[in-house]
Amino acid sequence: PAVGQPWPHESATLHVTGRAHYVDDLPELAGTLHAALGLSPVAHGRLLGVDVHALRREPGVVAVLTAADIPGRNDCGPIVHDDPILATDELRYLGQPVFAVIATTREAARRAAAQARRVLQFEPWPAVLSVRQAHAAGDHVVPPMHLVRSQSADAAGAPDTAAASVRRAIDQAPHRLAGSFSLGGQEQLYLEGQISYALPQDDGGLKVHCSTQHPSEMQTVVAHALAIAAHQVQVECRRMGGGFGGKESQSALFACVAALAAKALNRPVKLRLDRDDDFLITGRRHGFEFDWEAGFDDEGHLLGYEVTLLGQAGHSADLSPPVMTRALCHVDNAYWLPEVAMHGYLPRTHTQSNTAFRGFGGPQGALVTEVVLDTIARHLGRDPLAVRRANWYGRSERHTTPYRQTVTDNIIEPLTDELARSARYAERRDAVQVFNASSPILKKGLALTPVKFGISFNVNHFNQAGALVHVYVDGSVLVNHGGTEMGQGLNTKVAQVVAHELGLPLSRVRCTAADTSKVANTSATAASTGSDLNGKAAQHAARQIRDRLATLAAAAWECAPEQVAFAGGQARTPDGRHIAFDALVQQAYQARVQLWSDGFYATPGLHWDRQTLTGRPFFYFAYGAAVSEVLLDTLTGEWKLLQADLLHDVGSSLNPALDIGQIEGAFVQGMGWLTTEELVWHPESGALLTHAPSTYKIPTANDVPLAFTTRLYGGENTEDTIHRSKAVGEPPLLLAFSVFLALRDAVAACGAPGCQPPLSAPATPEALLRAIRAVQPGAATPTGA
Ligand code: MTE
Ligand code: LUZ
Ligand code: MOS
Repeated sequence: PAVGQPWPHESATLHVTGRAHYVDDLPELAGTLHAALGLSPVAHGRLLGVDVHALRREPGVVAVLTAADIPGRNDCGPIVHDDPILATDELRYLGQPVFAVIATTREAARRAAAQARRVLQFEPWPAVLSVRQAHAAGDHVVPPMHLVRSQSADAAGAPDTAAASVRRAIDQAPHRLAGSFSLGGQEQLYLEGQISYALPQDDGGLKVHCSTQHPSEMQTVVAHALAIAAHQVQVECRRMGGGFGGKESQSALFACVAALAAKALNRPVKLRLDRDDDFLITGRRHGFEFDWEAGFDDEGHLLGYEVTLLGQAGHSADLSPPVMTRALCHVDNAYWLPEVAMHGYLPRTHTQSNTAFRGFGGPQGALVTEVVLDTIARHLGRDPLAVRRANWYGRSERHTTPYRQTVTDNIIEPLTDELARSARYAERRDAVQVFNASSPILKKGLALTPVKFGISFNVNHFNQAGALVHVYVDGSVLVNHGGTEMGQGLNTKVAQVVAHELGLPLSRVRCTAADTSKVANTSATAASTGSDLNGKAAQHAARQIRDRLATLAAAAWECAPEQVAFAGGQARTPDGRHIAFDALVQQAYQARVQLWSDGFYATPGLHWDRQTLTGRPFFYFAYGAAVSEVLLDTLTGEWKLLQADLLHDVGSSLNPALDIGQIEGAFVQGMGWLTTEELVWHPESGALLTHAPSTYKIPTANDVPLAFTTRLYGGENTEDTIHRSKAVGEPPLLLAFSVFLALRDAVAACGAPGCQPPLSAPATPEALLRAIRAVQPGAATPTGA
């Protein structure tokens, strides 16, 4: 069967043999020019001018473009239109593109663009680099968001007193704790960097090959920048070498510059970023600062909870508003929060504009609560898993989220119980204790953490998709859909769905490049919804063709069309009449039956009130849990992940091989975020110092633990999704919380019972050493290095 089997990724062989084509592998047309960007050398300042003439004299330079050369709108921001393509009056961060050099070779363009400091006239202004400082100054990219829910106030029918009632719940609780927590951002580090290749067409139109998760948005921003109609811009993306959210909105600037130059010079223009420039120009996952206060009882039930979230937006809004919304909608993670108040702020700093990254704020929002529960457990001297269990959402009560969606598909309790059993959590907890009692230098730590992740775009209208299915006269099938392939296997899953509908082997179905001239007005392939949305749209298209073929066969066989089934490369009836699919297609063609169809899907039942932050933003939830065990060297801060056991819910899997790959990859990527990947900006100049893999350390194959199990949790999606599967792209990133909290557990073993390691993320060896020193009895107070 096409669906439910572990088929290899449609491009697996091409990937591993290096034969897969990315944008830079397309043969270059004769006359192709190359663009490079001149970047702001200061974090903040007034731009006075660009010495364009000096740049034009550089060897190989054909043209220099500045904001003044943009015929349409100088903006590539996705929601709030505050993102200039090229800087105008204000320089907003070190690395901001100010001009583009177009030259005969990429090297010549880059050499000229590197003259930025010499050719830019500017007046430096003081820069704000710290989130707390920007927040104190009241400078935010959008107004704050408040989400307050009080069960007791709701019950009393007095929602206006909710905030006071949350306050009371905290104040009157048997125990109270307050604290702060901070976590760092994360660079997507897609292996293929940002790139666009724009080709002028003979009628004034443009074709743009772009590595992007959102071809339709690229089409829109290019059309606006050039002041031309959308139908004049065709954007194509065969595949990306990874996106991870970094090409959801932020491929736009490069698409615009390549298109602008191609249009101005009537020549093909390619813009491929150097890795260091990619780091300096584009944003990444938002680092967050949290201040929290919790009231709880002896069992650790969270009776009242208030948390303030500061998300580092950077210089502009980009996708920060929906990122913060998703963060607020994941503070609950898997827990019932009867009395809760959350305040989300997006301070503006003179740094890159942060954007989507796998989880889209969800991981940040959920992690603070996991840290709070860990803190409560240590305070009470209870096992953190016991405190987590005390707070689970219920199945038929205690199951309304702070944003008022009812959790109807909750499986967190049986799922974590199964994992705790299979990973022998309780025995290993004892073993860790025994080990630590006799090991003064090396300490072990263990943690089990749960995940509940909401599936759907929290911006309602993005939850739609389209597809085209063509059946050719030889019976082979071509599919095009609104999603993009970034390595996650979306094309494979969509092809499986179509093959299943038509009863064909998977080899008879092929997916082609995402292309705005085929399916219009597509959403970003994001929010993990790619296969949910495009799978359903492709199924809808395939079903229409199947129904027409069934009608034709049924007429010949004098039966009802519903009796004709498609399987094994045949159409057949229960009583044994059958015809090969190819032969039936031939007959249909001769009979002038339409052999291609479009399909459409819009997720049902969603609603969202942006003012009150309430409604049903998610179609369903995906669940998971992980147990991690670490070994920490308390003298060096170095550590090793000894074992990780993951159990993750993908509903009824469309493809278990791809799903397990996504789960393992997300876990390791999340582990990198929380442990080794540290972003450092120079405290005065605002220069990002960690702008290449030499200083920014992502996990490698060697960081994958030797003992690593990943299992799929059985069961169907209770909602009518494509073959009852669940989205898998982002949720398992949160499984990596278990590594961070296992490290916190190991550090706590260095101190007295009940100590609270002041461990922030990423838990680098330096951060671990500071936390160890802070809890070690009689140790000197940690220095603020
Ligand atoms: N997997 C690979 N190999 N490469 C990627 O860039 N992006 C992730 C996830 N898995 C990504 C990936 C992100 S951020 C999302 S939102 C989803 O894939 C998008 O694809 P899907 O909706 O088809 O799952
Ligand atoms: N919402 C969301 C979004 O939940 N995930 C996304 O990736 C996204 N992107 C744009 C706007 N809203
Ligand atoms: Mo994924 S962050 O939604 O592109």
